[in-house]
Amino acid sequence: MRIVEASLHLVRLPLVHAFQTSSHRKNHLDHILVRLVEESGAEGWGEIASPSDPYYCPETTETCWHIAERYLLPAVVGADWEHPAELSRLWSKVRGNRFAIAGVDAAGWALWSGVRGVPLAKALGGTRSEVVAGVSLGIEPGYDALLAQVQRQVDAGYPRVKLKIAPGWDTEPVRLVRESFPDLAVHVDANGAYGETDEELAVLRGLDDYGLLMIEQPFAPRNLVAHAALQRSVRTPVCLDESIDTVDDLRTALELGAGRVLNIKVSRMGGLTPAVAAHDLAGEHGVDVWCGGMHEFGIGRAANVALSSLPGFTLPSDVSASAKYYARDVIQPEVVADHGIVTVPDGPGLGFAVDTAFIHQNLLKETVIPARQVR
Ligand code: OSB
Ligand code: MG
Repeated sequence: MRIVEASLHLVRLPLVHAFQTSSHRKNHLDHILVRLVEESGAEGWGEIASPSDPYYCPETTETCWHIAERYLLPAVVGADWEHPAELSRLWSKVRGNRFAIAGVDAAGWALWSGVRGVPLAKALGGTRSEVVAGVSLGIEPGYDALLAQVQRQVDAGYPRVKLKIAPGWDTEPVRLVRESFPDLAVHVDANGAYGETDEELAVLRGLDDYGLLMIEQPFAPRNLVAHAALQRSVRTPVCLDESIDTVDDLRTALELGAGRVLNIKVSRMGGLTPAVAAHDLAGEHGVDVWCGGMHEFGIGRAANVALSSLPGFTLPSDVSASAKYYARDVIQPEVVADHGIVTVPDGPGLGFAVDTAFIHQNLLKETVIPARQVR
């Protein structure tokens, strides 16, 4: 397969409900859509879902644009390849920058599976026809607003709710949600906001009393030792998100016993190829996995749904319906969840049509890299 043209499209969509984590608050998101075109004219789309600011990961929308435009697309355009897993050799000299890489990798997978006429999920090794979605709720202005949000998601049928926590917004919101929803699967995500003071450790250990599904990323990304120590002192599984950028990070975490659950994000790990490898390695070690999200638009969301169909994704994934985030999505049909169940598409490639007219309506900028510019 030979790619003859590649383009980047920076698209802004408003969020239907503002989202606040331990570090920042967002009303709209800017994601970069990647389009790869093959000799036959077939297209594959991927999404670079980097946050705008370097608070979740070191990348930003602008660094992703730069890396994709200057290094990744020029490496891909004109290259010959047989399978998307081979694409990584084209950018093997690029360190880090995994969000940027993830969008190009996913576009390659979407293109390849589309041309082969197989669903992306099947191409990845997926076995499920349906995946279970949970929702992720941000830090709300108050407890009543949080309880109302949880109630909304429970009414929509979602079987699992994840609550963002931060020092000062932890025990009390968790206690209140538990009191009102005693049987709901609840998990918390701190995005690395806790340190190792006695007070902070006491709060985290105290969360063990609420029957949580997991405590996600309490400490800073590189602090695997603190995660391992916490996991030794609580029954609740500790889950790693920001700590695991590569399969090698996962090997280290497994060796240290730094968690019993892994959040696999396509964006954070640099694409579907490493995400599948992480799934396989976690499975060999008996670590449960689920697919996390970055509030993806439909293109990235569709890739997440496909990945979540692999057999090791035994916990609900953050692949909730497009409508939880966006009034209108960049794909048709949009991703829907029925009582928290998302059907894995069985059509070729991504399994959704990309709405290029809507993309153009919401475009901030774009760039096209044709073959002749490269060779
Ligand atoms: O830690 O999982 C996270 C969104 C932005 C940054 C970090 C995270 C999140 C989410 C989004 O929780 C979940 C989703 O896409 O549904
Ligand atoms: Mg997380």
